[in-house]
This record gives sequence, structure tokens and C-alpha cells, in this order.
Amino acid sequence: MALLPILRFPDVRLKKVAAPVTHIDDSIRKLAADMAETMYEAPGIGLAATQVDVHKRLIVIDTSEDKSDLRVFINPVLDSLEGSQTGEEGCLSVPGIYDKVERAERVTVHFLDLEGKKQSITTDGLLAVCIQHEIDHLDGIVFVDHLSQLKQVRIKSRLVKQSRVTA
Ligand code: K1U
Ligand code: ZN
Repeated sequence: MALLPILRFPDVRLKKVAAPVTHIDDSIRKLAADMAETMYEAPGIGLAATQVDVHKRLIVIDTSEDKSDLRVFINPVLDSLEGSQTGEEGCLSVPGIYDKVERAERVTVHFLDLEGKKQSITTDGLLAVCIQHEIDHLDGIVFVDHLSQLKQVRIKSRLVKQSRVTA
């Protein structure tokens, strides 16, 4: 397995819309394993392929406390969104920034698993938030895009300054 570099906001590659996975083979299974390792090492509870500069519709999520519930979603599609919840979000591509975002409370998503089998789940709470956050990444949307224009400008300038210091 390998750790993959994570793109940082405002990198324009985070705006790319990812393409569906057409064939699930060992290269996709290796990508999922590398993304899981990268997510756990960060540490984080989710990661979209977009964030590691691979523009395919694949996400990994583990919202458990003990890394015991790894989920891989290939070509995830939201079928229904119900209710609303507002909670603090972070993002491995926007380090050090946390803010409140409104999301649906309960979602149903269908997707393919690593064997190419069709799956569907209905879930709520943190897993539902994480699924929406990661599918946003596949559509080129970062959580700061849900914030006010003023906050976006401030976050961008803070991260650009930070990247100059660490370069
Ligand atoms: O997509 C990402 O950048 C991952 C992101 C997922 C996420 C977090 C919070 C709400 C919605 C989606 C993260 O994992 S940020 C880090 C984080 O939340 C965390 C890190 C360590 C322990 C617990 C949580
Ligand atoms: Zn993110």
C-alpha cells in the first residue's frame, strides 16, 4: 500500500468533476486500499479520489472510532435526501479550517462495491454528512463553497499564505 499526497485548497484540480468508474479491477482495488491508508494516516473519516488527484468516482469512509468500519463507494449516487442537520465540518484538503454546513439529515445512496456488486444504504447522522461531503468532492465542490463569499476569501488567503511559509 502507499500514502498518497492530498491536494490542498485552493488547488484548481479540486474543482474537476470526476468520471464514473467503468471497470472494477485490481487497479481500482489498489486505489481504494491506498486511499484508505492515506485517510487513516491523515487522520480523517473520509477521502474522495479527487483529493488525491484521481478524477474517478470513488470514495472511502470510516466514521468508527477504531478503524473497524471501512466503506468503499464506487459511482455513488444520492437517491433521496431528507430533513436537515447543521454541523461542523473539516476537510483534509483545507487543513485547520472548520465551519458549520447544513446538510440533509438522512440519505439513501446506491453504489458499486469492490466486487462490482450493486449496493444501497440509507443512513443518517455523521455517515450521511460524510457521504454528502465526499460526493461533493467528486463533483468539484469543497465544503468552503457552502460558506459565505467573505469566509471563502479569508480561508483562501490564509491557506495561500500558509503554503508560502511551508514551501
Ligand atoms: O473529505 C475529507 O477531507 C475528509 C473529512 C471528512 C469530513 C469530516 C467532517 C465532516 C464531514 C466530512 C475529514 O475527515 S476532516 C478530519 C476529521 O473530521 C476527523 C479527523 C480525526 C478524527 C475524527 C475526525
Ligand atoms: Zn473534504
